[in-house]
Amino acid sequence: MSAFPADFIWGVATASYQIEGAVDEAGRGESIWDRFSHTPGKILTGENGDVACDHYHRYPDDIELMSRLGVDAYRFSIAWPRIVPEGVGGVNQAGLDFYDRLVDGLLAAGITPYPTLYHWDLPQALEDDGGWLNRRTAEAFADYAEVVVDRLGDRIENWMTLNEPWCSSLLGYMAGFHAPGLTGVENGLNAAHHLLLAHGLATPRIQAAGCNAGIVLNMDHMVPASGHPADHAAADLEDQKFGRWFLDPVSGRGYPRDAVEDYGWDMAVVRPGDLDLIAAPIDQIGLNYYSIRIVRSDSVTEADRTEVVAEPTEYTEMGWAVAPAGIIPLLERLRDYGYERIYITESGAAYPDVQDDRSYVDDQDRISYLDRHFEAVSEAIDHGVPVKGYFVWSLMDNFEWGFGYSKRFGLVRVDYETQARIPKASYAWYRDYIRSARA
Ligand code: GCO
Repeated sequence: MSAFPADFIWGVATASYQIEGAVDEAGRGESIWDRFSHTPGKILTGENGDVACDHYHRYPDDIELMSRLGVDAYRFSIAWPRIVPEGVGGVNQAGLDFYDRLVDGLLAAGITPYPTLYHWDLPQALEDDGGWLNRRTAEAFADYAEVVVDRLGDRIENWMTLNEPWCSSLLGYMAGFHAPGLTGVENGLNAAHHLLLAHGLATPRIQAAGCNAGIVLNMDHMVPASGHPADHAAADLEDQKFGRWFLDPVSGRGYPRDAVEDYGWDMAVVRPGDLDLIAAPIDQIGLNYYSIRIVRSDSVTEADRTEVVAEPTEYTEMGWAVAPAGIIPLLERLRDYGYERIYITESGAAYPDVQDDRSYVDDQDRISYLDRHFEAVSEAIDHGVPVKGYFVWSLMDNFEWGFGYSKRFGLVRVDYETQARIPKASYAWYRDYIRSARA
């Protein structure tokens, strides 16, 4: 096995809407994912997160699962509509109480909480007012963040503002695959700007409570399809539109220029001073890594390509190429941008997960996936990248957004009929891996 620093943090990750259920309980308001998943045709399987893994009620069992797994840390997200049901205004103490119990339970089990404040479940009331197309949503987010940190900041050191703003803006407001299901380039980019502004406004408020703040970005490593300069240019443009669209402004570099031009974005929503707010210094950054993308320029014919890159041969159940080494250049980039505390906040895979007659899943494919990704991260650490921890996505099978429950990413199988949790082979493997890594 690969070598890791002695203080490396081993963890697992989940998100509120994907596991909690209890959508109508204890004063929780409606979120855009409730509305979206109940809209016919939006979720492949017609399913929703009403019950999900019923984690809201079963969290003590889930803490016990993590405790037996032996993880150092747990990354979860806080549901904004549980805390501020209407998005602005009245705070729901019962919502705060839930996370209070969760956090105390984790700490009692010796597990460090790493919460994310926004994993896509925007209060529907804010969406009715324009959602992320409305600048006021960014201000509302900073107020909500402060409320949560006021209550939990005495016990939690490390906070993340947003999870994958690429998804919540471009999938939600440009492509329409995610809630709220709007489309249009302008919508997507304006939503992205207000999400980044939300991050920038919340960051100093979290830090004012003596806590660390950061953001979680998803990035694919973009690989030019060949040695042709046009393929290289196309890959660079894709990279600007995906990872760098968020990383660059957060890092004080502004929006990547070629991408702004290619989109034809008028930047009318960007007010003087916004880019400084967005570039608020952060204490840490999270990378969610799943795959690479091979990018070809439309202007090049196959005959003109030399040094053609081989197509990947291995894919997960999501259809994503398995490419562990792709994480290395992304981590090196974060190092080169000056980040000194980097976390892999998500990495993992969906597989067919065939179960035996006792519901046991011998997921050697997932084990091999994780083993190779751990090895790649260890190599990046050898290259001087300050990676501080790794959170496997996910602790347990859960609601995979537009795919409903049809894709399983868990180390633990969830039987959605009975809510039984059945650890897979990968759970035992990860437990042993963590033990040996520490030894
Ligand atoms: C994400 C996600 C998760 C997904 C996972 C697999 O995209 O942030 O945080 O919610 O379930 O990535 O698609």
